[in-house]
Amino acid sequence: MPTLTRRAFTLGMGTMAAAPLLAACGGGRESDGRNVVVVGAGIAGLSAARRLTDAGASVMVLEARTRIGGRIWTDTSLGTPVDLGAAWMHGTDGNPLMGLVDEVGARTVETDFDNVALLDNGLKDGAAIDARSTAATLRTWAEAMAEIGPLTENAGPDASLDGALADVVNLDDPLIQWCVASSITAEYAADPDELALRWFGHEGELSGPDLILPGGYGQLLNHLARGLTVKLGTEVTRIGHDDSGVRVETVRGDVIAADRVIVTVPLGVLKANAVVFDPPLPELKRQAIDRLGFGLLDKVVLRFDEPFWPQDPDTFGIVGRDQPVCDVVNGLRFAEVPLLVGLRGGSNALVRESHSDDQTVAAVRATLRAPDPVGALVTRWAADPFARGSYSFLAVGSSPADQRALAEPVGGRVAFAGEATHEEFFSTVHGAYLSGLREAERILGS
Ligand code: 6YU
Repeated sequence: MPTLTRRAFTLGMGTMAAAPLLAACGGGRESDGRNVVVVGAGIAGLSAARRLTDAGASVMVLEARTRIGGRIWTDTSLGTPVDLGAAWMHGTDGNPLMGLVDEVGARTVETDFDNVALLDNGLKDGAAIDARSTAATLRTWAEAMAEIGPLTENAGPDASLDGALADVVNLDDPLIQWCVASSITAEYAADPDELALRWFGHEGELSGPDLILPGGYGQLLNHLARGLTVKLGTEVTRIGHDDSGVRVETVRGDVIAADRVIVTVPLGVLKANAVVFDPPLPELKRQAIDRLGFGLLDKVVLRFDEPFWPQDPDTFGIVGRDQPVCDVVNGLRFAEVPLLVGLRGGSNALVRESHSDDQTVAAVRATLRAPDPVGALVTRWAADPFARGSYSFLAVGSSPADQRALAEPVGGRVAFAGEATHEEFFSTVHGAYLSGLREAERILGS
């Protein structure tokens, strides 16, 4: 068991001051090779820690934030659980998260992104674009995407989605601009000119509906984390390793020795070199970190006393490009209080992260023709030092080989997990979860 000079924070045992620690895993006795430090208490780190702990390994999770969950963050300050990061379970068939949902007994609600009303003039007084043109827009878009499919096969490494799009749709059409903003920029958290044409649409997709958890994704995290040793408020700055083991250093200068470490910090944190590796990471992994994309999806959540919009549909699409939000998810479908959840992605979202909350709310209100909300939440995932963005994508010049290189352990002692390391299901919660299990199994099997 890792030995600490001060008691480690065990979830469920109360709040923890960010206490200094100086620790040696397995210090003074023969190590069985299963003293493991996990860096990051997002779902990848927690799934790895859960699997290893259940198999009898000695595990300590070090988390920079004062909460678990990372890019899963269920906030309750608006009087109901609201997911400020991941919200949907994408697909149910074979989704490993369904097991957690069942164990927790969590309620789920199906949503359908095609159940959308397009708005070109607000929600209250303006006219929604009629259902026929919405259906026609979705059909045109689906046909255009079907045309892009074959173009990806022969695309060179430097080709972006942008050029191909211009060939198959009219990018001056405001309805098509919404399609691009919603089903490319918000979906992939990247602008079309950043996405590699060669790999567009090649990611794995689980079948079955998209589900929202009205009680929040955090329920699954808390369940996964029960009884694990998690040190909150503990930012890791340096990871040294050699034949004898690993040394994990924190921002306070404390050092934890262990047999192995699993690094699950987001790709954005790796890109920023916020964790120093000694010796430095191999060239192939460094190149993979540089080449892969790390994009941005932000949310603007508005809470009202009374709904002023219809119960149906699941989402409202805001017609045009560079709108303050491109999609507005209808909270009446899942929340206990009247909520609207705006989404915006890519460079549009990045520019808007510098706007104040008041400016942001005013812009969304004006677009929706909404009354004053009684509460609001605005995310800034790019500015968050422990995320530096929302999720990974295959950028122009990158390929799935980079995802494999990112996932490759270093020196038999430093393993890597997290959504960006999952070749099939990158950018998702289930991909992150599976990547944690993958690295736990690798250690248990070694
Ligand atoms: C999904 C979804 N989803 C929205 C938004 C975001 C993401 N995703 P973590 O970062 O969690 O953990 C690492 C930890 O490391 C973390 O706790 C850090 O604090 C810590 N750390 C960092 N540095 C450290 C250091 N130095 N020392 C110690 N610790 C350190 N995924 O499946 N469904 O709905 C969404 C969404 C705003 C930001 C998402 C979604 C991505 C997931 O959140 C993500 O993959 C995993 O949580 C990552 O877990 P992890 O463990 O790898 O990393 C017609 C039509 C069109 C439709 N249009 C609609 C478009 C919108 C559709 N998409 C919506 C997506 C959403 C809402």
